[in-house]
This record gives sequence, C-alpha cells and structure tokens, in this order.
Amino acid sequence: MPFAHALRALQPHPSTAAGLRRKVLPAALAMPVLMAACGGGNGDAAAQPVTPAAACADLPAKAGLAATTLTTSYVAADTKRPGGAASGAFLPGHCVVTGAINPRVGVDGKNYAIGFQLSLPDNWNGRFLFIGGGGNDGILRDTSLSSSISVGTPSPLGQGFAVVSTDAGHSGTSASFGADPQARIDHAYNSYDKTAVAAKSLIGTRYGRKPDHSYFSGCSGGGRQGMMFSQRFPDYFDAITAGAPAMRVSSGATVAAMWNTIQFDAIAPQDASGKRILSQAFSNADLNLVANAVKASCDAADGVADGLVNNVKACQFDPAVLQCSGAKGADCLSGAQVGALKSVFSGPRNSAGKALYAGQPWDPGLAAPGWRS
Ligand SMILES: [Ca+2]
Repeated sequence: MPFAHALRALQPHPSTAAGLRRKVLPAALAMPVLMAACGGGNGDAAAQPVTPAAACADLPAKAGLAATTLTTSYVAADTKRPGGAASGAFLPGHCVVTGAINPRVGVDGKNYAIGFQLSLPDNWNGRFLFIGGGGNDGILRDTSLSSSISVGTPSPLGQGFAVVSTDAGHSGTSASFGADPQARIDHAYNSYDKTAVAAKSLIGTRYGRKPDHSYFSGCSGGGRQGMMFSQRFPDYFDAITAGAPAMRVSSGATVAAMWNTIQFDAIAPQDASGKRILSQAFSNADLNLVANAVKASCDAADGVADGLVNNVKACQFDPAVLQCSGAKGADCLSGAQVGALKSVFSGPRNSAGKALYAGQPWDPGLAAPGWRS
C-alpha cells in the first residue's frame, strides 16, 4: 500500500478513508482528496457514512503494514459472549483484528510469526491498552475480557479501550520455541515492540488519529514485559503496570520460587508416610495473624489506613513480634514459622549469604486465598 505510506508522510496522525468518513472526526472535512484516493476505488462512496462493520472489513486493505497478514471479523453490539468463564456478558460492537507479523520458517523447521489480536470498539474512548502475556506466552489472549487491572469492573474493551495482545512470536505454551534464535528475540522484546507499533498504526487507520493515551498492563511474565517496555521503549506508553514481574526467570524468579518452597517445606507437618504437607506450613489463622500484624505495623504509613500497604519501603515489619514465648498457640507463631517467613520475604541467598533475587514486601495480601498456592 504505497499510498498509505505516502499518507503517513503527509500527516502526523495517520488517517484513511475509514476514519475520515466518520462524521465525528473534524479531519474528515480537511482531506477530501485523500479520502477519495484511499476509498478502495469507490469514490462515490466517499460521501456516505461507513458502518463500523464496513470499516472493519476494509481495514486489512488500508492498513499498509509491511510483512503483516491481517484478517478481521466484526462483532455486533450486544452480542452475547459464547462459552467460558465470562459467558453471558454482552460485548460492545467492535472489530477484531487478527494479525501475523513476519511469518517465517524457523531453524527448527516450524512456522513462526508474531501473532496479535486487536479489538477496536465502535465507541472508542481514545485510549489504547496493551495487555501482557505470561508464562512462555504462545497464546493470543482474548482482548474482549477483563484484564488484571480491571477485575470487578467492565472490561477495558467495554469501557471503550482499543486493546491488543500478542502471542510473543510463537504458538504453543511450551518452551520449544527456544530452539529458534529469532523466536527467542521475539519472545524477549521484539514481538512486543512490533505489536505495539502495529496496533497504534491500525488504530490510526481505523479512527483517523493516534491514541490520546496508551497503557500497558501485565502480571508475572506480563509484568516482566512491562518492565522491558519501560527500558527499551519508554515512550510507547503513558503508564505501565508491571504486576509481580518475573525477572531473570532461569536464574532469578525460578530460584526464588524454589527457595520459598524449600523454606516452607522444611517446617511443614508430615503425613503418615513422612511426606511434608506443604500447604499446612501455615494455617489460615496463622496467615491472618501475620496479615493483621503487617497492617497494624505498616498500613497507615502511606497516609491512609485502608488495609493496603502502599509505602512498602517504610514497612519494617518483623514477624518475630508474633513468636510464641512458649508452645505454639492460636495467637502466635512458632520460631520455625517466624524463621521461614523471614527467609522467604528477604529472598533467596546462596551459601555465602549473597542475595540471588529480590525479596518480597510485607503485604497483608498474604492472607488472601491465592497466596498459598
Ligand atoms: Ca494504607
């Protein structure tokens, strides 16, 4: 699409016929010639309003993205979500763009591409959200669902965000993609870069202007992706939430996970065969005891006693304050439990005492149902 490239050169905010025809956009009046030229050869249609479904169908031809295949499908407003945990929810009218950047055959003979899914709502709120992946990636996350930043609220798409996700350059959640050097690069950072750029370009094509604000949100592997964006592509997003970022997975985060398990396993009660019952290293009551003590010590340090410890640096909690003076009781922890908590929250260390990974901030969330797992 050479013309699309030329159009971008002319305009700081990419516009095409699909966006220009929308009456809500002032730019529609400014570019009648280009509008006709980008109109897919049907100049007579230029004066007619384009339905969202038609704009969706036209998007691949107008996108002008290099080395990228695109398909689109339109979801009408109030379509009921099929199946799944969120079944029954009504979806807003939106265009689902499925893309594959740089499709290729890897050194292992397998097919690779940077896959992405972009949902473009009819009633766009001017904002763009990139939702992160997790684990080894390899799947396209449903961009119509709630994300980690919107639990309990309407999905970002439902709020009017344009939302994108990527499979990070390979299909399948195993680590076998590691055999291919380019797939490793794609997983590390390149797929996120390319997906963000493609998504913003498609947003420009669809709506006739770039996003007012752009955000990234991810957890675990997605948290690491957020940190990566902040370092390599710091101007891509106005804000990033990097939840529980799993950094240096092979030498850091995984070592920390093993360290934690070892600490808790060592103090867990044993079953009849002598096997440790890891889940019983702490009872729920024990964890509530710790959570309440953390709150009492640290909650208000952020200025608001609301159950959340947001000034983690100011929190100097020491679980020793909970240690039983005598036998373990309901209102105190054993010395072994106190020791295990200290070891876990200060992070893994080698035999010379050198820290191998970050510790954890004291947080009353440790009494929440998911913490133990
Ligand atoms: Ca607080």
